[in-house]
This record gives sequence, C-alpha cells and structure tokens, in this order.
Amino acid sequence: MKANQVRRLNNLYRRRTPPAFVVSPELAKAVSRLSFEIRRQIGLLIDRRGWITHVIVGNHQTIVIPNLEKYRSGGGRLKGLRCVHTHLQHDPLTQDDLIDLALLKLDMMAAITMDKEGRPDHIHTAHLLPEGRNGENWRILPSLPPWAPDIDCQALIRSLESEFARKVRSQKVKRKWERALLVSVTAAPRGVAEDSMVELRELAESCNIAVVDTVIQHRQKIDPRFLMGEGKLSQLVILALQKGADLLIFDQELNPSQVRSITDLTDMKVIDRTQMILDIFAQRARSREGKIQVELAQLKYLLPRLVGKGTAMSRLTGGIGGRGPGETKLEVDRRRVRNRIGHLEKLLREIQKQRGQRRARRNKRGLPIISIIGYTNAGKSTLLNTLTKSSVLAESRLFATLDPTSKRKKFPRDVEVIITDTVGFIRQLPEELITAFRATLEELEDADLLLHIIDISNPRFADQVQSVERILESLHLHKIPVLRVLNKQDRVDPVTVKKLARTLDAVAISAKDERTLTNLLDKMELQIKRVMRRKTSANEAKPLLAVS
Ligand SMILES: Nc1nc2c(ncn2[C@@H]2O[C@H](COP(=O)(O)OP(=O)(O)OP(=O)(O)O)[C@@H](O)[C@H]2O)c(=O)[nH]1
Ligand SMILES: [Mg+2]
Repeated sequence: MKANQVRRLNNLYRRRTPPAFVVSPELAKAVSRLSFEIRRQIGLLIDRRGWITHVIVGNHQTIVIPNLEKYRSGGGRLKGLRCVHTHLQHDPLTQDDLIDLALLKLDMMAAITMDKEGRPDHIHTAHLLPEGRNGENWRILPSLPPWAPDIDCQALIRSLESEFARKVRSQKVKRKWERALLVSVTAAPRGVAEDSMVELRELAESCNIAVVDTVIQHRQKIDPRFLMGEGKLSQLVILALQKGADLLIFDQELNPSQVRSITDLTDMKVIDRTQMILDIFAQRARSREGKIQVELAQLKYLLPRLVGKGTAMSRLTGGIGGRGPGETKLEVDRRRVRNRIGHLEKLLREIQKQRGQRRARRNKRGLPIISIIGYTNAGKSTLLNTLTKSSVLAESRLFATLDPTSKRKKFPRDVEVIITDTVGFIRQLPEELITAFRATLEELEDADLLLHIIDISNPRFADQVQSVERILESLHLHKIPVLRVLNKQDRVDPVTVKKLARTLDAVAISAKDERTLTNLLDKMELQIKRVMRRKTSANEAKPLLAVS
C-alpha cells in the first residue's frame, strides 16, 4: 500500500457518522474508493456515538474482525459496535457476514457494494432479531443508496436492544443465578441424548445455574474443533443472546483446545459436564480431606487447559466451573498449580495414613461393615438416617453427600454393625474425581455388605444401575456381596414395584418410612450373619502360629 493510501486509511478515523446513518455518505465514498484502489475489502467498526473504533484491511474476499472481547456484551446485550465493510464483487451480505453478525453480537452488519468506478451504490444491512421468525434469527433490510438512508440507525439499535432486554427479563430466573444454554452434540439416539440432558439440567440446577434452553445436535461426525459447524454455533450464540445466557454447558467432555476454540469463537464462557461435576463437589466439600480431594481433582483437570491466552483461562476459573472448595479462587498459573498439586498430594498421603490406622482399629474391633452405595440422589443418606435414627444431610440435590459418615446400628437380635454412607455415583464419573476420591472409595473395600440403593421413581434408573455396577467393577469392589434395594417405592405403583423386586432380585423400601424397612432389615441381618460365619470359619482355618 502506498504512503498516501495509508494516510487516507488513518484519516477515516476522523470522520464521524451522524446518528441517522448506518455509515455517513462521505465515509462510504472514501472507504469505497480506497478499497477499489487497493483491491481489498475494508471494514469499519463504528460505535454507538458514530466514531470508528477499528479500520480493518482484508483481502479481495474477506476481512477478519479482531477480537472484541473487551467490548461489553452479555445478559442479552449487543456489542455496541456495527461493522460496515466493502464488497468488491457486487454481491450483498454473504452467509459469512451473517455468521459474524451473530457470533460477534454486532449491532448491525452492513456491506457497501460499488459501481464500476468504485463509487458506492448500495448499502446492504442486517441485524439480529430478539425472537426468531420462521427459523430466521436475523433481518436483512432492503438495500439502500448510501446518500438516502430511510432507517434511523441509532433509534433502530436502541429499540432492538430494549426488545432483547425485555425478552430476557420476561423469563424469570432466580436472582443471582447464572443463565446457561445446555448443548449436546452427539451421534447417540435421540432418547439417550435427551435423558442425558435431563441429568445435565439437574447438575446445572445443583450448581445454581438456570437453564434457559437446551439444544441437541445430531451429527454422525463430530467436528474436532467446534464439535459442530460454525453456522450452527452462530445460531447457538443468537439463541444465547435472545435468552440472556452467557454460559454454554456441553454434555460432552471437551478437550482443552475445543474449550479454547469455542470460547474464542463465541465469546461465551464454555464448560463441560465434568467441570460442572467438579464445581458441585467444590461447593459441597466440608471436611478437610474432602476439600483437598476436590481441589486436587480440579487442578488436575485444569492443568492441561492452562495454555494459550489468559482470557479463556479467566473464563475457566471465574465463577461457575472455577470455584474452589469454600469459595477460594483457583490458581491459574501453571507452575503454581503444579506446586499446589504436589503439596495437596502430600497432605492427602498423610491424611490417608491416619485413615489407614483408623481403618485398622475398626477392623480389629471386628464389627461387620455395611456400606450404602448407589447413584447420586437415590436416597442413601435418608436410609442411613432412618436406619440409625441420625440426621446427616439428605436433600434433593445431586451430590449432597461428599464425606463418608459411619454410624453404629444394633439389630433386634443383637447383631451390631457399622453402617456407612458414601458419595453418590454418576454416569461417567470424572476420572480426576475417581483418582482424587480413591481413598474415600477405598474404604468401601472394608465393607462386608454393600447396599445398592436404586431410585425406582427415576425414569433412568436402569441406566443408573448399570453405571453403578460399572464403577464398582472399576474399583474392584464387585466381589463384595451386594443387596439391591429399590427405594422410593411410594412414588411407583405397587404392581410395578413387585415386578421390579422380582426381576432385579431386590427388596423394595421407602427410605423415608421406617415401617417399610422390616423386610430389608431381615435380609441385611441374614446376609451379615452369613458373611460373618464365613469370616470366622476362614479365620479358624488359619493356623495360629506359622511354623516353618
Ligand atoms: N418420595 C421419597 N423420597 C425419598 C425417599 N428417600 C429419599 N427421598 C428423597 O430423595 C432425595 C435425596 O435423598 P438423599 O438421601 O439425600 O440421597 P443420597 O443418595 O444420599 O444423595 P447424594 O448424597 O446426593 O448422592 C431427598 O429429597 C429425599 O428426601 C423415599 O423413600 N421416598
Ligand atoms: Mg447423601
């Protein structure tokens, strides 16, 4: 580019567009002439007051809009910038222009087409719509000659924005709750994907996140960068804008570079299922050990994601998905994260040693141990409370229990046992959590009997049973005798309960109601006696003194 052209480019910044115009006629003329001379597209970003914030020189076919992160948006607000650019071919707005309009949440997107001498002849303008019409989320205005605007640009943008805000306000969510769009990109059958989304919604709500919409996209081939195509992603961004969501939650585990590319493209906070589960754990951890385990899991998850630009990171660690146990903020510096991981692992080893001693003492005392396990929210803590007349926290939230609790229980016929309640399981329990909670889960190895609690009022209970059994196997616990317990029978019709109890070889109860537990107590006692008899005879078979 020649020096005088560069000077003319810089001079564009001095020209202000009056409120009524998308771009002032003089500016349109100057930019078209320059663009025509250098045979490249030129783009201008113009703020609400009519000043140019960026001049972008592209190539023959496109311009690349720079990162606009520092410009406000969110909560149903537009960027406060419009893009006006030249088209050297005589075509109006392209699909890419419209995708940019959406992804960047621009006030407007406009293209100037020109005649054979490089004079502007038309301005083609589009803006986003607060509500989709016939599947279209944007409106393309009739093209106009540059000197004759018949839209009042400023007024149009203002009314658009207040309409967006009104739409967002009309959907009530709890105060201070973040709003999120749930997204699933999957090749799985519709029913499976939907069930999984129901659970994702429960997880989100357990994190105080309001789900404003859910989107399931079926794809045989998952795009390695964005999971879906850019066009589809731009629609997601518009939907988020219409619903006032700043957060995208994916049902699929995203690898670090996917998080980064989706964040960069959408300018939204992006988290996946794993991160949300980690976040719930972080909020729930109470004991020192629990807190250490959760922080360790979070940091291990975070570490490979700590590369590249700081911005994606601040999104990763700010607010949801980045809460540390007890609301401490997670560190974002790689070296410090590594040091911290080392430190936490050391602490955990110490605690585990003490725990080991406690376990040994308990085993020596020889009381049989019954551990209550099962999918999260199945009613494990409720059962412990009813069985032992205690009051550990039981509530309708996922992962209410994180720290194991043990209580003693005496059966009517003088058998005394220890009953423990544990953290609930979930489908695809994040690897980082299994590792971090290994010590807690290892305690299950001491159990003489596992009570597998199944919430039969949950339509997904069959899958949940499978998930639990899979996890037991991965923890090498499948050799311990299991008693299946069908819980919440009060919510299911009695005929179905009976049938299920027969087919699953299980006892049905209502953990809330002590009167329904007689059958279960009998079975537990029977099983425990059997186990203890086997144990004693195994001990007796061992020689007391080994003589070599
Ligand atoms: N209707 C009905 N609700 C029950 C029954 N048992 C438990 N619940 C409810 O189910 C919800 C979860 O119970 P919890 O005992 O906290 O479940 P949990 O398995 O310990 O859950 P986590 O610790 O989160 O894994 C609570 O709202 C209980 O009141 C039952 O027999 N009938
Ligand atoms: Mg519990």
